Amino acid sequence: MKKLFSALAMFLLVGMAQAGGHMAHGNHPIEVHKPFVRLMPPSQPNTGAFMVLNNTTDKEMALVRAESGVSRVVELHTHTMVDGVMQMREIPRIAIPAQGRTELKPGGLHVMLIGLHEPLQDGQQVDITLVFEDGSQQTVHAPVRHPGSEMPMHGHGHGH
Ligand SMILES: [Cu+2]
Repeated sequence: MKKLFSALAMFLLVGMAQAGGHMAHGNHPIEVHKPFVRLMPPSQPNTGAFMVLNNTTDKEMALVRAESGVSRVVELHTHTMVDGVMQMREIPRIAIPAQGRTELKPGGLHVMLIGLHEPLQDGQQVDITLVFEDGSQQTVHAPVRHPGSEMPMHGHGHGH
């Protein structure tokens, strides 16, 4: 009887530890602000997701992967100037400095959604799971919207 009890206690403890891990969503050390997915014409199969990542820890953190059910492929991208032309390319990680922030924004860093299964609708919520270098994850609910309402489309800011 005693043996059964301790086995049960162990089971409960393990279960609680696992639940605690999943609860990282909501109080993850990376705070995500103002996430959104850029609304594209229905003919356009790719789009970008943008957000501000705020690191509340004393160590550098990094986004190393993103996942979403809305597209075939999800990549981390940046923009670079190649021969005077802005081009996107995939990058392996997006660092967020200790106690600092990294902004994913049009013309800069972004999460690229490639091969949308269906055209996204204005106002639709897209779930994007962010996977960090330390193995932790959190899921962001990003509304689909036109980026023009909050950010200049033709600003060509280079983040200075
Ligand atoms: Cu891209």
